[in-house]
Amino acid sequence: MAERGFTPTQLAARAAYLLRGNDLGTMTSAAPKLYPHMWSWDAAFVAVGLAPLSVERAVVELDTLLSAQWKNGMIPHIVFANGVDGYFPGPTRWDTRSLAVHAPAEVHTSGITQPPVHAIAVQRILDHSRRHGRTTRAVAEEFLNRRWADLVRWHRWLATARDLDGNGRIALFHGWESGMDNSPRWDGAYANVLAGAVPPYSREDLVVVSDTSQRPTNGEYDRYLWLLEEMKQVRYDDTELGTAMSFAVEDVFVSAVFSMACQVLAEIGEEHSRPRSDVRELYDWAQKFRDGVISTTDERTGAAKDFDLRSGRWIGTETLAMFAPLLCGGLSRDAERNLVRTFEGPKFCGHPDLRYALPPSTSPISRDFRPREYWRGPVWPVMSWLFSWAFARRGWAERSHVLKTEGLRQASDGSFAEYYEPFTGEPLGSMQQSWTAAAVLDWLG
Ligand code: 9WN
Repeated sequence: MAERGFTPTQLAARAAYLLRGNDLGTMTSAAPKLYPHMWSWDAAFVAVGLAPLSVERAVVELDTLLSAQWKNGMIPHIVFANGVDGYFPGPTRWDTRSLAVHAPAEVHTSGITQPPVHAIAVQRILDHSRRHGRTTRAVAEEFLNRRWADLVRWHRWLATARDLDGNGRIALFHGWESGMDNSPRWDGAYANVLAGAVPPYSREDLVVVSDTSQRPTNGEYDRYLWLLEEMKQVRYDDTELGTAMSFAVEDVFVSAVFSMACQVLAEIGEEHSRPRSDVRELYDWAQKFRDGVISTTDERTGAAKDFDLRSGRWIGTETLAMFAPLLCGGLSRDAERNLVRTFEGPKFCGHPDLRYALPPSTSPISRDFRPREYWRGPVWPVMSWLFSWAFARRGWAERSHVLKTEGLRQASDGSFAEYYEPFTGEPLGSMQQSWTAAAVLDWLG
């Protein structure tokens, strides 16, 4: 079908303009109205998009994020912009500065984390810097030297504090930590969260997105907020969260992202003569978490599962999570072929009614599928980007290219939406979402 959208040149210009517009100085807001602060995995993707525009500005983005790193190594999921309101829960509700011993003193942050995609951004920054002269290359390399220890600390925190059972899978204590907040993956685990007396609150998100069907429900929000109260009770203490939290899951997608990120960081470290012991540790984690992911998979289909630590049950869903092994590798050849077929077949990208051949967050044939509801069905451009990046890395150039081509067709409407209705292509959620622009810039770069 012929698209009447923006040309690639126009689209790139608009994406760059959008990131400039969302630039708050030393951080880029995840979206101008709905998310007026810095989010951890958004910041990494934003840095990927900034790198082709300005390596220097991309470095600033990651520097800002890493300056908010907790003393235990955790990168918090939100770094709040100074003096900016308009998002709930804000700094007062998290109250990390007075409660958490590890929280930084100079900046307000949330008290949970998000998927560790940052090594990808570091790699893209280094890649782009090579296309420039000595000065820009020096900026990228100086950044790597200056932040190397912080990046390794971040990975070490995940590999230790969050591998509760030592099985190579990352545990999460809040659905927000997965980045896929209300995915059907977490329905069972949330059903066991009995929200107690949540202090009163009012939802800022519904002021921006007035069609409530595109956002999580009030019942879901009560649980999200209750989990904050549970964390605050134990002052966000890593050693207590494992027992104190009524929500605890092993996230197979985050585990795969982590394995992949360890591999990327190890390769960077090797190339840039970082300490051998760090590099070795990173390769070990890459392997351990790859094994952890593969241990959840079905031998025939290759599909991966999450695990609910509270109920002791596997969580098998027809969502993006089942494709975790395609990111980190490690499946047998047959299982991998079957899983790729599922990804490209009628349950996902090949569903005959899809507007674009891109992976919906939940399979349209799943009974959990809701085409407009956040992580329950819509296509998220940043996820299409992540798979296209990972597929290219795995040597699947053609598959990566298809995602890129389809992703750009979807983006040619110029809305840079947070997510899209899979059948109609209607842009949903926040418009002007930074990471959507970043994905487009990388694809066009
Ligand atoms: C809660 C910023 C973030 C993304 C998440 C996405 C959404 C926040 C919210 O927005 O989550 O962290 O308020 O809904 O689910 O992946 O990082 O873009």
